[in-house]
Amino acid sequence: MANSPIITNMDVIPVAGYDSMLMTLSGAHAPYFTRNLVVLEDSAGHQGIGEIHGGDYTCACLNGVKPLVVGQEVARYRKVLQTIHRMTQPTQENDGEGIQTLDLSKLKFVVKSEWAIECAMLDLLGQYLGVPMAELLGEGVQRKKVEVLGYMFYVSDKSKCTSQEFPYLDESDSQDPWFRLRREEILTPERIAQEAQCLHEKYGFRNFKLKGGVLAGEQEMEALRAVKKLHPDARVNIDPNGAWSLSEAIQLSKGMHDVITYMEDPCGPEGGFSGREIMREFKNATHFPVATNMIATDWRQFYHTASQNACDIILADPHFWGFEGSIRMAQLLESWGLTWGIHSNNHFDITLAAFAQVGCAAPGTPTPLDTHWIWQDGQNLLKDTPQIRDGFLPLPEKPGLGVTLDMDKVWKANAFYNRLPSHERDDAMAMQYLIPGWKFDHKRPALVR
Ligand code: GKR
Ligand code: MG
Repeated sequence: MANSPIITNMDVIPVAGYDSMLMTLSGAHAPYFTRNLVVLEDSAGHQGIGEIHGGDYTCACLNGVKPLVVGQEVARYRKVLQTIHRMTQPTQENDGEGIQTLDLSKLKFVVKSEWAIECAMLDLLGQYLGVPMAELLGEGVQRKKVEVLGYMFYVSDKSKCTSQEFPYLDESDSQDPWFRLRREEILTPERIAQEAQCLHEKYGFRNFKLKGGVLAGEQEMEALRAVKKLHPDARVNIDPNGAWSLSEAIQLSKGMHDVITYMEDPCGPEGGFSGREIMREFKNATHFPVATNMIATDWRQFYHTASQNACDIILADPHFWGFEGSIRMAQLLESWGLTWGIHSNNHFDITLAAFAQVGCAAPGTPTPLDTHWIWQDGQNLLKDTPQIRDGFLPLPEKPGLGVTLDMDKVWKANAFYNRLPSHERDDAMAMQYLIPGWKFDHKRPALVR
């Protein structure tokens, strides 16, 4: 294509940011999290950016494919991705289990590094054509803003983690009530209700998801009831990441139909049955709509999920499925009468902008999107971070991804990354300060030992 700009440079920049002591089935978040950025330059003078999960594996995959990207035409980004897929071999380490038991060491195989390249190339193509990325996806722009949810976590007391080298952030002197609260201990139903209220006041959320799998199931139900009591019109969901047995999940669901809108991965594989089979039995028994980011993370898993009618809502994270792939899923789900949404992990604001693009291109009525951004808000790597207002994330107005990197901040986040003892997510590390000798068990809530 004679007129297409050419990629002249590709940088892979690993970065790190701060996190709270967020609790999940897999343990407690460390004081920091890592991500990888892809920064492309083209012959038209544009910069294209993408963000994906952190860790050395993903970083090495990205660095390994640079020769397949640099020198290629922006308009042929699909050919670039196709070449990457043809030339890269699946790693033998990957046993294909995925994350159906939330084994975090397998997340790096579910995440596909090349989707950060897809994002950066779509950013460049959009800038070249003068249209937002959402215009280039699926059937184009469906809406100008997309609803997002308040992703609530239990938070442990950070002072219990006595490691001096990388302490958790303290924001007790912030003027912003949410910034103060997110670094404090939140472990009771009253505190979870306070979290929801604070999030509602700051971001306008009317949808809330509680990360479960932390306390005994009944205590988590009590927290949801407290949120619903405070916000009777809000949609409230819970995601224990498959921590509950089928019978426990059925028991916990009793009397909760007026409180919970949908259940996300309430149970997982057990007794020789797969997570897909067990979730189907849960649906049959409770008639709750069920969402997942664990049992359908690729098309083959999705085939089995759909053929067993095991799920109603697929949280098709573009970092797992690709940007085109996530929208392809949205199209399919819409035509089948099912629901599309997005799953998230800790991320910077480049991913936030990417979620805005994908969310605004998804046909049908997406379920409000997940985003962890509220826990990182303020650690911006962009000059023009999209703002969540009234519970919605707007489509950036500029072409492409619609945002601009602040390189000073990027290099600072890279310097932080380079000082870290490890680049991999390890939720068991901080747990040792809460419960010495703690070990991950995908069937036992993190604080139930
Ligand atoms: O950030 O701890 C977390 C979440 O629990 C994350 O690891 C999950 O992948 O949020 C995710 C989910 O919806 O399962
Ligand atoms: Mg989930």
